[in-house]
Amino acid sequence: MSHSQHSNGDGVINPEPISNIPNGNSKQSLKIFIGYDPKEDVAYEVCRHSLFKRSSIPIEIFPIKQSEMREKGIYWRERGKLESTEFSFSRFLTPYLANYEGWAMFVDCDFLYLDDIKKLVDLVDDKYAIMCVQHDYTPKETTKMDGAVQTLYPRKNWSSMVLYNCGHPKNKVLTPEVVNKESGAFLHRFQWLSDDEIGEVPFVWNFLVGHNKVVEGDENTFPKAIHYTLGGPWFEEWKDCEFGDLWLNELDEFNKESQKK
Ligand SMILES: [Mn+2]
Repeated sequence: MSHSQHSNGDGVINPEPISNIPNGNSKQSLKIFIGYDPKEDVAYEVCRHSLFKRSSIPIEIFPIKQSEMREKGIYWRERGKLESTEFSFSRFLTPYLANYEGWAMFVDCDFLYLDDIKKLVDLVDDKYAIMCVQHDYTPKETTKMDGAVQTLYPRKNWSSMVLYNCGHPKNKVLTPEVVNKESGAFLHRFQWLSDDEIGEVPFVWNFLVGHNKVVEGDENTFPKAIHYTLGGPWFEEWKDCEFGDLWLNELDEFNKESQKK
């Protein structure tokens, strides 16, 4: 892995990317922005590890850290009571952080990848401005994680994993000014887009623990990316959650590899 500073061309230095690209040639790589929350640092580390481990294409991973975004002057909105993570709104800076070029992915930190991200990238279609899993989702739980209140809204969970066609003219709407000022409804429901500009990918790329189900014998229902949306095994009360063992195994492996370095 190489560590290098990356400029996006207009004077803003992005968070330090971590990549599997030799010699730092990032032109052909997929930029992946992971929502980072200091309360869930280990979730971020394991998510990143799971991506690199299985990726057959060059990827660059950038944590979206709110404190860094504030220091750089591209994030300034006050935290609202309904924001359960530090990246509730900063996630929508993804096209800006990718310099409005190429495809980039945003993903929450509470994901565990089980398959090669190339298979998701193979599904992108330039006619769309974004692509995501289009859940039909009404959570049964009324609280999540540390008792933060669940909010109900249409397109719930769609914004937790989004492929952004950053060069699409409609995504130019997502300037830092707009991301800092617009409502949760506008941003999380993708109201800067019309419905036909939102593409769909199979649900297995955002497999919601507690909602989506594996159908025995049907490979199309086997998760490729598990989303511990209610809380993952890094929280004591979710240690035994469904698919928790897979995450804990990945953590073990990550820890062993970290010790070797
Ligand atoms: Mn999540």
